[in-house]
Amino acid sequence: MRPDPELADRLKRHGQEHLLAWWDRLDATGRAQLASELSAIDLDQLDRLVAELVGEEADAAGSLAVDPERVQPIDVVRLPQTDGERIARRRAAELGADALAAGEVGVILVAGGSGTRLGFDGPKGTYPIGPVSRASLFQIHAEKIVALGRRHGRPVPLYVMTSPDNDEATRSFFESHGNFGLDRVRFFVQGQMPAVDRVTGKVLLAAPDHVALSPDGHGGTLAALAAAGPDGSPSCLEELRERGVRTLFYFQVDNPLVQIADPAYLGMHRQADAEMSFKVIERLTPDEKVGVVVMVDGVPQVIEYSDLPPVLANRRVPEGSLELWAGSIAIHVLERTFIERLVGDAKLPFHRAVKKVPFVDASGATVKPDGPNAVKFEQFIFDALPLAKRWAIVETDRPTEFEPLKNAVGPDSPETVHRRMSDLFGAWLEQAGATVPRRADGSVPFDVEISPLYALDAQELRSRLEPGFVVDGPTYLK
Ligand code: UD2
Repeated sequence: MRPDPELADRLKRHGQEHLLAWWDRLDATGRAQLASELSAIDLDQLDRLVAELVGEEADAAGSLAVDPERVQPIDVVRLPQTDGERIARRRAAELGADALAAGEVGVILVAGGSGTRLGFDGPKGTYPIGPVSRASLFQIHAEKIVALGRRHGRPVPLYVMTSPDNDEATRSFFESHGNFGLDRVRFFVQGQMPAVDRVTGKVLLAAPDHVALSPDGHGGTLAALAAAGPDGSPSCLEELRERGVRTLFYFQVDNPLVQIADPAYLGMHRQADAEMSFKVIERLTPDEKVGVVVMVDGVPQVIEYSDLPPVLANRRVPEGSLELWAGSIAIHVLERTFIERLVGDAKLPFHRAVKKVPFVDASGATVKPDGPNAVKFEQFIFDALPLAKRWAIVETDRPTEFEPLKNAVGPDSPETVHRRMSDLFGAWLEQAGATVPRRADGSVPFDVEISPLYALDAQELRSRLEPGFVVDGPTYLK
């Protein structure tokens, strides 16, 4: 059987006919798979991306195509220092709590990434990160959402974005744990993009019957939310509209400290009548691996750490601290109507990532390259910021909200996450009147963990903990 002539012709017109080189040797299943993967590629778009992002010129181009002089710090709602500021945050929290109680808030968890740096076999969300309980990242996130629903009297719907590679494993993990008690959870799958040869721009085959595909970045969340559900059922966006959800809290799977649907943050987003909001922390070193939120010619924007030229990364105010200090920790609030608008007419740009991608060469052998041989294309959700009419950038406190799991060892590893969680929960216990031992450097010497179902925050813990509680070994309250 010959390949569909229309497809063969289209590939040829775009210089990608090599993708059918092994067609004659494939069985019917292999042919069907390859044909379906090839038909899904938008070749016009790919041509544009290759012209812009692949080849010597793109390799040589500087990371940021903007004059550093035009990049300025952005206004941030700083952590409260005065009573007035504390009262303002409390007012905002009341607004956010009202939105939760009215059922107007939904949660999006992005978990489609491949998590290569962690070297863990399975979706990153299934990693057993609880310092004592070994609860998974998914369990910790889900329990927070269950607790939020109980506190505000309305279940909060959770939408989990997966990728074709981890969708099944993610769903079955949730299913085997009874969805961790969540009333409403829906999984939606993000799109994929082909990887291309970094010199020629030709699409790579991972196998004779399989294109080298990878997730299209968390910017793919927007299109995936708008895509029809199984068998033509309503998209996530349609479902959200039907449920009366107006505001979406968005976060990444790897940070167990995230304060999901933090009412004060939701409230500040609403007070600013914002379309998209960002939580930021103060960058402590010029090379910290977080995107930087800045203004460029009066328009807000995120410059990813890998694109930040040293001259900007290092720029300091006269007092000595970093001038562009607002580091994005990928915790956002987005209005549903903003997402609808973005899906309708705006397109997020693609970024290039130069990676090692195994491929089938002209002889049919699978090559494992020694160095980066391919360009992958990804969209980033934070590129929606310049398209927002209004925004709120809100500072949060790193020790209480940000310790991501990225690596197997060293920084951002299970060890650092366990330590940070134990210190945070130890501090909550102390605030609740417990006796907590400390090392000389102030850290807590035991693993300490509090299930979100026991207490969502220090205040709730205070109302639950019996007097005279002493931490004298590893502790898990659930
Ligand atoms: C991300 C941010 C960085 C900073 C940091 C905080 C980007 C490009 N950079 O860096 O600025 O905020 O996080 O921890 O995002 N994901 C998908 N689909 C994809 C790709 C990623 O769902 O196609 C998810 C992934 O599962 C994870 C999150 O997005 O939850 C972050 O991905 P990452 O680990 O690649 O991002 P990182 O650490 O480079």
